[in-house]
Amino acid sequence: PKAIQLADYRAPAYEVTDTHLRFELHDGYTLVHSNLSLKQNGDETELLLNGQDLELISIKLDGKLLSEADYTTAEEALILSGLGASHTLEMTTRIYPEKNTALEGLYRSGGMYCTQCEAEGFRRITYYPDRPDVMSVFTTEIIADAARYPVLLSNGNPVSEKIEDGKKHVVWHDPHKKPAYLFALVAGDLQVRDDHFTTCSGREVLLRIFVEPQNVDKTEYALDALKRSMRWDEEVYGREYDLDIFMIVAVDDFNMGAMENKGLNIFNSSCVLANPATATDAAYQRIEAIVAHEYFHNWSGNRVTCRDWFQLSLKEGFTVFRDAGFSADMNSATVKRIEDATMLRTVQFAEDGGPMAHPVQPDSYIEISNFYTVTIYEKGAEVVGMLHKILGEEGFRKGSDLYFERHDGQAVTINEFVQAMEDANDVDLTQFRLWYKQSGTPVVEVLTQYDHAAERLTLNLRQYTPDTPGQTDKKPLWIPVQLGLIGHDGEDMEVRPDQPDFWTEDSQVLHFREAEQTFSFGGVVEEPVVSLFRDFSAPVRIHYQHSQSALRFMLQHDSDGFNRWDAGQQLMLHWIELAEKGRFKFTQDDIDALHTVINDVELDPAMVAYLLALPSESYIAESRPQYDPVAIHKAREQVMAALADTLSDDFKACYQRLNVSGDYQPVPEDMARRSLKNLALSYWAKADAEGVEAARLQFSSADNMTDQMAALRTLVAHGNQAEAEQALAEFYTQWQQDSLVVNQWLTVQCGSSKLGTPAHIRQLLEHEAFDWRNPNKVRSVIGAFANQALCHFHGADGEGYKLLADAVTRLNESNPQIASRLLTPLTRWKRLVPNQSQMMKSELQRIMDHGSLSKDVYEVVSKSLM
Ligand code: BAL
Ligand code: ZN
Repeated sequence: PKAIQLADYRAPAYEVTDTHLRFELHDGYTLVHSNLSLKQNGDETELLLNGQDLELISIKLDGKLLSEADYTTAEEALILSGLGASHTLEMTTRIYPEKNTALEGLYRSGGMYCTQCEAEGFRRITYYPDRPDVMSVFTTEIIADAARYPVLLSNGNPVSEKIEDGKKHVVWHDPHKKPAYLFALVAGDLQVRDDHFTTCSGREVLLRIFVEPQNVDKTEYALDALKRSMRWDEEVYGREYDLDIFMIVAVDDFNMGAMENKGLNIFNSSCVLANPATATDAAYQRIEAIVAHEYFHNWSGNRVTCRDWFQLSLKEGFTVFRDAGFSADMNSATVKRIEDATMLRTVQFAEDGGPMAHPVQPDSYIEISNFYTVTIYEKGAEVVGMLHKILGEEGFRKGSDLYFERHDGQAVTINEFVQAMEDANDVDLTQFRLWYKQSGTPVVEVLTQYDHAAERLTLNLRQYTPDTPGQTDKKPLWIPVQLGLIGHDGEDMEVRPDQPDFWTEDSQVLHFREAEQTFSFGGVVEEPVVSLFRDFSAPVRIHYQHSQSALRFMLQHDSDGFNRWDAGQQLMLHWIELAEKGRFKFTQDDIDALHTVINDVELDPAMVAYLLALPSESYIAESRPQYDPVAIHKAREQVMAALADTLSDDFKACYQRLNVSGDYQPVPEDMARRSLKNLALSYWAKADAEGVEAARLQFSSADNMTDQMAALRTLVAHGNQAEAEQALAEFYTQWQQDSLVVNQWLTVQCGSSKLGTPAHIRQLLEHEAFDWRNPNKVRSVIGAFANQALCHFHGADGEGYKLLADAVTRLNESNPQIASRLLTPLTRWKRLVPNQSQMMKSELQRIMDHGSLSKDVYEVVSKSLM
């Protein structure tokens, strides 16, 4: 397969001013009629229509039927040449949604039809210029059996509806120009829950969530999150909704989390459905964030869209930044920052250090689906976040207002986003743009020196970005370093750099812009503890050796919650390293620091829970150039046991204090309490049989899934095998009718360092609850195994790798996107200790040798083997 290059971008030869579609849904096949109004853009007279797996039945140009001699067909394209200034093109294609297992284009999920068109799914529906810079006004008619498909939906506003001869006909019209990737269609026997929202200018919007009948009682929270998102976007970004109706549909079989189709968001049911009995607090928070994310796309993505897919982060990075701001405002901002930084350090840094490393704006790809990555999304959001730090709240808002105003209705590039920020703030962001073009995680080395006599602190910073595939000799970046100096009383001292041009007082940000820069600070009356990159102000690796006592001090006193947590993580990483070398033992100072944290009742309990949680095995792995997952697992277990034993009375007391009864509410205060309570339970059970007994009791008496699942996880991790098996069996009996809960049941076993062995995974692949066609099931079993049960996935016999390679080979045929995504853990082979590394590489080679690989899998495997 050939790579697509950003450098080859050409504007489309023809616009499609109007798109009329008529779908006839028949058993076994669907007929799609299209009527396109074409208008020439420049001098080119050739029109390329993309099409994949389509049966072309007829094609007419300006009313005249064309024969095969009138057009050419290329691989997945149909080309018309010698065209004039404007034309009408009509086509009929036949497609087979029932056979569509890739879940791109129009497909069946259970008893319903739905679509997924981003990035290039629309070309599986009909021939069309399937590229985001072709924006058109869509009118869509759907015709289907009225009894089986009473609900027929598409984008925009409803126009008409009738039933004739047992067939229902509906017409939808979307007045907003949009690219084909935002098209959506849904047909099914669905139930709806309605609500209303009055926009800031007083317009009434009908809000509707469509679900399968058994899920109506799981829609309340998403509607609530939607209304809060709509209000927040008005207040924080000045963005008002623009149609009379906003719809969400929940679908069981879905490759992504959700999709922002104009006016008709389609959601993976796991990202929208919740009630207290079936969804955990984490699920509620995920739903809140994703509902907001998709809604925010209405402006950052739909009203202003991407010119081409190299600009994907234009909408995704910005929208993730926006949804993070929303979640931070709805919950604890510090906890949200900890979660985002953890994700970045664990998953994105790994991507940046692996064979698929790419810039936030890539230069080339083979399959765009492979680029819906943590780099495009999460690093992209961090880059926007750095702009926010550099420009400040007000400057950033001026920039985003200008961006939306200037480019409303357009398909633009990342450069235009940065340009709007520049123009609104009269600042030169030329150097900052490198963040979009250079891949790899920058490293910042820090040296500090304190001169007591002169009361002066000197800070020497050096930066470099390691080579990544296809990129060497990288230039220095503009790195915002949010900085604090902490005195011995734990209070922040005033920061007064001698280089005021490089300092923003409001945000306490130092602008680090050269390969090496030295900053000095006067009036520093005592040697401070230097708190660097507060609030995770840049996505970099920091090399700075804080002493253990400084880390303990920061853990207890840093006014920046993020760095407080980070100091604790550094301490824990150090303990785990010592454990691996057989030299770990708590000091009294460590114990005192931990005591202070666990008994700090003033602190947000969610924060306490994060401060006391050990870094995950993947986080530890990612902090090292090369790693041995089994050694990491053992060392981490040893530290966990020591922590649990040392503080077991505190954990027990903490659990008992927080284990209060009362109705479950998915509100931040209660979620925070439950998170600490359940962390305490887990440590207590690790230390003491009494804790296991408490978990057992909580498991059987819980009235909400957060507590039930936490207890189950604790029993699986810290109970004996019989206790774990019994709890799992009871849980399955209780919940086997609820597919989303069963997925959690699968994950808790498959991701477990106790139970998640290859043999157990292979058994579960044969279980009645498993289904290869459902991406959520695949992720719950194989994804959880390969990403969480690291000591088994990386077992010495290589069975874990073989299992994953077998799964990828199988899914390569049916669902290439999921196959390719599952592959990620194998691509990390170069970072593993030699024995493991060799076995992983062999499995990649085995996939390669399989032949007939999809573009998705081929791209990842071939790049990984380079
Ligand atoms: N655009 C694909 C799903 C999402 O990022 O919202
Ligand atoms: Zn998105």
